[in-house]
Amino acid sequence: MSHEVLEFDQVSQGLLEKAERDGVETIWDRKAAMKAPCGFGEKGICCKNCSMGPCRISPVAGKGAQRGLCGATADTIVARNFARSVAGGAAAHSDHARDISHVLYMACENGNYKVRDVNKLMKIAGEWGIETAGKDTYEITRELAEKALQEFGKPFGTQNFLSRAPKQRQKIWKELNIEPRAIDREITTIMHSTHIGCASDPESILEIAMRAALADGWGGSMIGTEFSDILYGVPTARGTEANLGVIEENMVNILLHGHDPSLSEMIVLAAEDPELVQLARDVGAEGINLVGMCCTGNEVTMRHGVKIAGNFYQQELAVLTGAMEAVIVDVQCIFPALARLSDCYHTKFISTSPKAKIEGSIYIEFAEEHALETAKKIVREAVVNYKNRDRSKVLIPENKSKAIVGYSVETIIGHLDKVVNSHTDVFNTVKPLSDVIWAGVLRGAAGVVGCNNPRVKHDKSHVTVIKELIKNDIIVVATGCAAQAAAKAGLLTMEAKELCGRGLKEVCERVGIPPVLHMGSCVDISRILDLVSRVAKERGIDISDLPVVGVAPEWMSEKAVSIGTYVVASGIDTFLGVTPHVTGSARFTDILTNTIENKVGAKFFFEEYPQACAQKIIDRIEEKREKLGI
Ligand code: SF4
Ligand code: MSK
Repeated sequence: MSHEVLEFDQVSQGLLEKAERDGVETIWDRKAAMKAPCGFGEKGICCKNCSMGPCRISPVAGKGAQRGLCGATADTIVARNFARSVAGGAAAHSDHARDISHVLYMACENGNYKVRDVNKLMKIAGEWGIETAGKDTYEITRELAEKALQEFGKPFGTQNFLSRAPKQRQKIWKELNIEPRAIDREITTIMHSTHIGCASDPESILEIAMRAALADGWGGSMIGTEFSDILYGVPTARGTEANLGVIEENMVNILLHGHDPSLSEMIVLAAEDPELVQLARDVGAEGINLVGMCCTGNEVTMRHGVKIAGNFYQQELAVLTGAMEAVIVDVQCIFPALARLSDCYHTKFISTSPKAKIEGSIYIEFAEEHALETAKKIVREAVVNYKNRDRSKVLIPENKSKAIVGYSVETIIGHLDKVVNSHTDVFNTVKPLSDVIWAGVLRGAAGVVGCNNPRVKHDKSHVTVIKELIKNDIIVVATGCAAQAAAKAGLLTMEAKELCGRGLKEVCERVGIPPVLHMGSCVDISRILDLVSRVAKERGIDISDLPVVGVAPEWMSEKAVSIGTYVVASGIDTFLGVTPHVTGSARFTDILTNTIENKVGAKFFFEEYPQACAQKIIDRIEEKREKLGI
C-alpha cells in the first residue's frame, strides 16, 4: 500500500492504517496495483469507436502508426474522445435535471413534494413567458415543469436560460453556431459526429462539444439548480461541520452520497420522524445522525445544515470507521467498491436508483410517488442495524471543522444589500460586488470546483490554490468536492479572513461573509454562471471581460470535462490541475489552451502544481484588469 498520497491528510492516514489491519482494500491499493497508466489512453490517442480497432496512434511523430485503419489522425481521435467525455458529463447533469423536473411536475399541495419557494417559481415562470395571472400555484408548477421537460427534446429553438447571459455572449454563441438547442439533441449530435466515418476536423468537433456543454451549463445544470430551489428551498447561509469527525459514536450514522436531492430531502424528513427517532433510542442509540458526502452532501448541507462527512476520496473511509449503519446512494460518483467494503463491516450499502444499481448493494428502489414511505423504510433499515455494530472495529477520527454554507446567488445579494448604506443605492443587485472589484479592493473572483483525483494529493491542490488566491484578494466561490475540501480546511469560516489580503479581509468584515463561499453542488456551477452574468450585465460588458476564472484543481469526472468546456465557452478561463487526456494531439492541445480564445474569449490552462496554478490565475486576473483599465 502506498502512503505517499497521504502526507496531506492525517485523518486518512489513521484510517488507512486501520484498513491494513482490517485487511480491506481501498482506492490507494487499487491505484498501486494499477501500476503505470496506459500511455495511449493517457494521451487520448486510442480509438475504439469501431471494431476495426482499437487503433492506437504512435505518440512519436513520424514513427509507428500515425493513422487509424480508417485514416483518423491523432488530432481527430483526441478531439473525438474529448467530445465523448463532454457528452457523458452533459448527459449525467442533464438527466439529473430531467428527474428533478419530473418531481416538480408531480408536486402538489398534499403530496410529499411541494413548492417551497413560490417566489422562485414565479420568477422563472416569468422568465420563460408563462402566464401566471389567475392561476393556482400548482397549475403554474405543472406548466413550468412541462416546459422544462421540453427543453430536453424540443424540435425547434434554443435553451430558455440563454437569455440570462449578457447580449455580447449570446451574440458570440449565435455567430459560432453553438447556441445549444434541445439538450438530448446536442448529446446525440456528439455521439453521431464522433461515430466512425463522420466528423474528423478537430475544430468542428470541439464546437459540437461546446454546444453540448453549454446545453449542460445553461440548460440541464441550470434547470437542476433552479428547480431544486423551487422544490426544496433557496439555500441560505447556515453553520455546519465537516470531516469524518462528524460521525457520532453513540448515534445511528447514515451517510447520504451521490447527487440527486429528491431522495435525500425525504431521508432528512424521515430521520426526524418521532417513531424512527424513538426506535433509534430503543436500539440503544442516542439518535439518528445524517451526514453527507459529495454533492448529495452539498445539497442537504446547503438547505438543512446536514454535516459533511467528506468529499469524493473519503467515501471508503467513512465505511472504514466501522460506525456507519448505512450508506444510502442515488446517482454518480459512487465507488462500486463500496459494496465489497461494506461487507467487511456491518454497514448496509443501499442503492436506490434504477440508473445506478450497484452489484452487491441492497437495492431499494426510490419511487417518487411513495417518496416518504420509501425513505422511512430505508432509515428503518439503518436504525435496526445499529445493534450489529462491532465496537472493536470502530475508529472515528476526531477531526472536524466548522463551516458556513448556503451561499446561493440570492443569499449573496442579500448580504451585499446589508452593506448598501446610501438611500440612492439600488438594492437587490450585485453592484456592491462589482464596485469593490472595480475599486481594486478585490482583485477578482475564482470559482474553485471539482473532485478529488489520486493523480494528485487529495485536497492539497484545492486548499493550496484557494489559500493563495484569498491571500491575494481574490474572493473564492466553491462547489462540489472542492467546497468540501475548503470546509474541512476551515476556509468556510469567518476566522479564515485572517488568511486574506487586506482588501478581501475588509470585504469579509463589512459584508459578514467568509472569504470562500460554498455555492453548492456540481450542478450549482450554474449559480456561478448566473452571478458572473449579473456582474457583467451590470457593467455592460461581456463575461470574458471580467477578472474571473474557473479552477478545477483535482477534477476527475466526465462531468468536469463538460463543466470546463461550458465555462470556457461562456468566456471564463479555466485552470485544470489535472491534465486531460488530450496531449497526444499537439494541435488539439493548442486549440484548447490557445486558439479557442479567438473564438470564445477564454481558454484552458493546464497546471498541475497548485502554487504555480495560483500564480497563473493571479497574472491572468491582473491582465484582465489592465484591459478594463481598472
Ligand atoms: Fe480505428 Fe477509425 Fe475504427 Fe477508430 S474509427 S477504431 S481509428 S478504424
Ligand atoms: S461530487 S463530480 S467527485 S466534484 Fe459532484 Fe465531487 Fe466531482 Fe463527483
